[in-house]
Amino acid sequence: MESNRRAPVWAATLIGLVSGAVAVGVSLLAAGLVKASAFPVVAVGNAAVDLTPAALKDFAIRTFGENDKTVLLAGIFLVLAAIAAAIGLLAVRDLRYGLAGLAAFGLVGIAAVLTRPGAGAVDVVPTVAGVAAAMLALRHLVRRALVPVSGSPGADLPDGSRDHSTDADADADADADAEERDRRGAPVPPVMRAGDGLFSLDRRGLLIGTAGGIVLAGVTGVIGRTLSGRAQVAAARVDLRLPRPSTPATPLPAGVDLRIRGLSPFVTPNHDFYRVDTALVVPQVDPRSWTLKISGMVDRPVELTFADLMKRPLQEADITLCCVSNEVGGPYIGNARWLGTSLAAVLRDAGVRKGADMLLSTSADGWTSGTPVDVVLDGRDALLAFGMNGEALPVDHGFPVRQVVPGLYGYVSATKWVTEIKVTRFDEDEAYWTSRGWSPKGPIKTESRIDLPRDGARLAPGRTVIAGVAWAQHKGVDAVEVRVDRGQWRQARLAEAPTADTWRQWVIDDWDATPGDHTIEVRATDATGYTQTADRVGVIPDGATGWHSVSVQVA
Ligand SMILES: Nc1nc2c(c(=O)[nH]1)N[C@H]1C(S)=C(S)[C@@H](COP(=O)(O)O)O[C@H]1N2
Ligand SMILES: [Mo]
Repeated sequence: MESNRRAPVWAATLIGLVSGAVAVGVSLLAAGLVKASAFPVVAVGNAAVDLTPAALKDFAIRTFGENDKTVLLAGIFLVLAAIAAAIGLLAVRDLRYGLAGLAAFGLVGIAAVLTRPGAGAVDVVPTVAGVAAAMLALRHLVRRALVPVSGSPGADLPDGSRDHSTDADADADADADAEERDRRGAPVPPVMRAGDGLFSLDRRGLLIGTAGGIVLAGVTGVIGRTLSGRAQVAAARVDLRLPRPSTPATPLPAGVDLRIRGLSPFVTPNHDFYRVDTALVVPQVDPRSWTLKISGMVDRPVELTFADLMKRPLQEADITLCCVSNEVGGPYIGNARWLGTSLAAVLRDAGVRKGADMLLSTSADGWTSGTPVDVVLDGRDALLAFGMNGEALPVDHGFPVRQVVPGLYGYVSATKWVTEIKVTRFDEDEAYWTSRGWSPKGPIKTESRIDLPRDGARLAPGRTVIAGVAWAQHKGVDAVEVRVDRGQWRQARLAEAPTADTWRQWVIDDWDATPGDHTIEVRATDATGYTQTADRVGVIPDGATGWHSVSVQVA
């Protein structure tokens, strides 16, 4: 008998991983059943996002772009898997260590859940249920896998529970199993040492237990996801019929879109529209239960339902949305036709009190944004929007209702899944990104981008198209200039734009590309007469500046 062996690492790891999977499945089921807002894995992830230093977050956004959340979730699951494996290794030494590890892990989960904005006691249920299920699974798997060798001195399960009367039955069962195996003359697998006694690894028992655990995790997980409302919200979105606006968008002039291949189209299709938010898992908000609370410094606080919103005068507007994290030449900008109702009118109905200068809007998942009141009330098309490019707002883009304010970066204006607007003051309240080093106010800076040719392109000599987009929302783009190899600036031809709130395409279609390496630069001038500065500054704290340039090789 090899009496010094422990349970093989693979078996211990498997036990830990299966217990972890059961925890995830059961907590998903519990979250679906009690309608808890926070599934623990996501809560831990969100807490991690919020605790991450801004610089690291910016690095993640720069490095992984819109995949940053996928990378983060994958990272969280890897860490969880490692912890689960460690718990498995502990548990085969002594079940009590494993259970203690799970309990500690549960406490971290509870802390993460309770520190989420708006968390209540019910949000703890998934974590508690998940950890409890994992404890049962762990105990069951250890007992299935590690069978005491009868007659060995102090033979017992590795939880040292020989003296615990509650475990006596299970121990007796396990002993009986082992005896039965002995009677059948089944070969006793290698024996390992755990606690005081000798144990043999029951592979078959372990594999059956594993299969059972995986099925349990899968079934509970799937039911939980179904209950969590994803399907209902998707159905509600599909059912939503967009009414005709009483104020349609300014008609698009002929020639808003130069229709050049490789140039950003004037209207960004919804599926191509950039997405930036802090939501690891997109909030599922049912329009039938959605309300928007207008509170704070108002004469008549109100709570609007989705039906209330639809009964208001509706308007459509083409507005180019842009992220403050968009580097010079970056992709976080898109133009869409938004359908909604006037945010200013809703505020006027509530009666904004004197002295209020900020709208602190909150989303269903607790993210906040601070928008200047005067900007929203100055007559521009600030919207509570529920339609985007002729369809209901996609869930990723804020279904059922989001804010859109022309001329302001998204982080200070474009709250998705918006549920509350508190009328307040900048010196009394602070929004999510402002407390993380970004400017409290975020007017969009005049910028331009070269879409064609692409940076690093290899081109044939001869006549070549240079084209791109320029934007100065709510001011309007008046001119775009291009220069090659620091030569003379040349005026680009501008496409039309319906209003000052959208970007404008531009083109130079007769550049004579000569063999060699070339650098192409662009700069825009807005309707106030301001020409983009050449000074390159980064995105923090209030948006990047500088000229976009691309390098090409002509041969
Ligand atoms: N609820 C919520 N709304 C949000 C954000 C967020 O993190 N959470 N990010 C904002 C930022 S920074 C931008 S740039 C825009 C992006 O909108 P989009 O994802 O629809 O393009 O949404 C804004 N609205
Ligand atoms: Mo943003």
